[in-house]
Amino acid sequence: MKDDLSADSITNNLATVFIGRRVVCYSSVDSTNNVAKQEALGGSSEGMAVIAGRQLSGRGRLGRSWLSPEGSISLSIILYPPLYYLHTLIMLSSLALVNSIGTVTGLRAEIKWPNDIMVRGGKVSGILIESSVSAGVVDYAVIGIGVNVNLQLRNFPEIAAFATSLSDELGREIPVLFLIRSILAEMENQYLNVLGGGDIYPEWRSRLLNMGKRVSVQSGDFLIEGIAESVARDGSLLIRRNDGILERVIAGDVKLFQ
Ligand code: BT5
Repeated sequence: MKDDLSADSITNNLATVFIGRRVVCYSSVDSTNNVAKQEALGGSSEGMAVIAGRQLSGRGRLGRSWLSPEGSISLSIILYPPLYYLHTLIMLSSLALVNSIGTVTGLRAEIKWPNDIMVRGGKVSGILIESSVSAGVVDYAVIGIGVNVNLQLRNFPEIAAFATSLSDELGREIPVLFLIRSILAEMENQYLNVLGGGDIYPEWRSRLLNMGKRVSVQSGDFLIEGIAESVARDGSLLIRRNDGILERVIAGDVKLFQ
């Protein structure tokens, strides 16, 4: 992360009421989600954001690792939503990301179910939502967002075949501060919209790029193959198997091959 990225530079005149009003910045941390979880367990306020210049043990779902070198954004936001809204967090975060990437870069980003943000076929961003629920009440939800901003993918052969970065796509440096502030503002817009009864499902569905395509999903020990026919309002993917049966796959349990 560049030196001019400080908590002040992010919060100053930020157009939000609570998301990103309190920010902690680290140059390096194991995982911003870990820090955010500790903050949440300690009662930190809703909307608090943890940002790191790089992560040493950034992670994806199911124990996979997330490469977060300098030039990427690693951001985690603490929310305390009512349980009813928990399933909407992945939808609203995905929309916040595609919108802010569009605003800041002009690139059209799309959502690859369940949690990837893609630009021109390459994975530019991933979302990891970790939450804790006790007796029907959400203790916390941490929205972890990683974005490849100013990275040259050719320096990262382990992901270069399927990933991309905003700077690689545009051939120029992207203003990271602007992008972080835009993500925070978009997250708040989307979240308040949902809490106020707004329906983001149609827009989320329209930005999904898997629909109508052949997919293979590893769910536990089972491999489900078929056509990604639709998504349900709860966020699950509906796959029409070759034998005609419609299978519902819940985000979080799966690895999508295509
Ligand atoms: C994700 O998991 O895509 C969620 C990534 C979330 C990262 C954020 S950064 C802030 C917060 N703190 C954390 O520790 N995590 C969150 P998943 O769908 O499981 O994808 C993981 C896979 O993406 C890996 O197995 C790699 O194949 C690939 N990958 C790893 N690093 C990548 C990168 N920088 N860009 C694109 N793909 C990557």
